[in-house]
Amino acid sequence: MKKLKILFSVLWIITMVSGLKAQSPACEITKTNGGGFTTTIESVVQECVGSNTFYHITLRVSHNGCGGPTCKELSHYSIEALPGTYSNVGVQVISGGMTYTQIDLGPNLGSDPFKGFKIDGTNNIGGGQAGVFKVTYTLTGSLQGQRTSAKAGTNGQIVNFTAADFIYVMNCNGTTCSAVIIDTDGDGVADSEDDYPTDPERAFNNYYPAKGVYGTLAYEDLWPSKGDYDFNDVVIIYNTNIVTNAQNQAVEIKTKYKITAVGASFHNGFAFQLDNVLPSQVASVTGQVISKNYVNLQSNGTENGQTKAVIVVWDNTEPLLHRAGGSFFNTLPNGLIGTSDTAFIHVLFTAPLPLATLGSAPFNPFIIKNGVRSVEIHLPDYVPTDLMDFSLFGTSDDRSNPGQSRYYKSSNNLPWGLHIPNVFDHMLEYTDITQGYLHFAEWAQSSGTLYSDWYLNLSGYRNPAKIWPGL
Ligand SMILES: [Ca+2]
Ligand SMILES: [Ca+2]
Ligand SMILES: [Ca+2]
Repeated sequence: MKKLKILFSVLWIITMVSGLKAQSPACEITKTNGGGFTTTIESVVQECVGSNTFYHITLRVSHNGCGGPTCKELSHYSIEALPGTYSNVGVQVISGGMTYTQIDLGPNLGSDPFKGFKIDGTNNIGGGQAGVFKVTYTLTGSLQGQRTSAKAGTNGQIVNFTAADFIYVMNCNGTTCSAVIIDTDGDGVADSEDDYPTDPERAFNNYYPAKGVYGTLAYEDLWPSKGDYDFNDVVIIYNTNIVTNAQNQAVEIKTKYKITAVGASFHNGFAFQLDNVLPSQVASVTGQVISKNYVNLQSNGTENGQTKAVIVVWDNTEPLLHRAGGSFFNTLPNGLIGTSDTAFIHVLFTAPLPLATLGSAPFNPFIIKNGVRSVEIHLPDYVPTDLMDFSLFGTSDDRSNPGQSRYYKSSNNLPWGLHIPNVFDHMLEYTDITQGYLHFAEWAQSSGTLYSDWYLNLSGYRNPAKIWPGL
């Protein structure tokens, strides 16, 4: 709806200014009548009034000053037009001393081989006399092919402008009342608004958290035990682009994932479920990093044995990492900073999906604990997939209750997964997150109602000595 509003406001603005828009010489079409005369379509301005369409046309006639038998003085200048379609004919001398006796509105033009109107009894242009004049007139209904004759002596000196010539000048100048909205792919979204102007299947990029901005997913991987609660066992940053069509339905998802920390000895997988999408609604998945044998994919790239579409991003973090040294990746204050490859996951749907069906990024993301497929660790209150071992719920520190749709929370509502809409400065190894983020506990225990901005670097919010300094 927002995009439609933009489209309509652009239409309106262009409609308002089109009559004032400067003409560009680059948009003109000039043809040579002969005898030193040329005729130029200088401008074509479309005007829409209710259901009526008018075209205000300016032709510019020039003589180069040549003389002699092949460059005779102009006797009249005539313009072809269908009877009843033209009005408001005017003449304006730009340079030289051209004069005329009358404007003859035709439609019969004597010796000229077409009907239309003419500037009659002309003198002092041609035959060695350089000059320029303009002829303006209005056509009603539609543009048409129009010949013009720069009659000098017995020489007709006729050129032929096609309707396409006039349309070219009009579109080039943008002097239209409606067709200025150029929609190359015909998907109903103007090129100026269309992120894919030559692709009728796609129209808009929709970035999460925003274009060029990464969000973070951080996990504690000892679930169902609380562990050391440093939330750096797997830290992933992501940027998702949901590509939508002209109806703003999702065509595909493109996500970049990078790993910013692995403060753990486990080799964890990472995946996400589209909770309201069936595996059969996915045409293909590309970019997955699969190096182990515990994940079983269908031919379209979704995970086997699932009633909902599950996309495994990687089954092990290790192939993506470029370690700077040591067994911990970016969680010790040792000055070593490793880097991560980017996993670029492309999910293409068989048919466009309503955004309400798809949901929003990062969807339902989870880690797969240490290569054991039946142990998933999700964000709080996000549902596990069909492959989860439900017998683990309610054990150790976990107080999930599937019957009440309560998942991955401790007795005092502490989670095992975090989603933060920017790049998260994660904790030092073995350091409880509440020591670095001083309002985290209030946020988590209030189920997110207090200090929803706990992760920001605001006064009194952090103890930087407890946060990994490297990023
Ligand atoms: Ca388009
Ligand atoms: Ca398009
Ligand atoms: Ca850790």
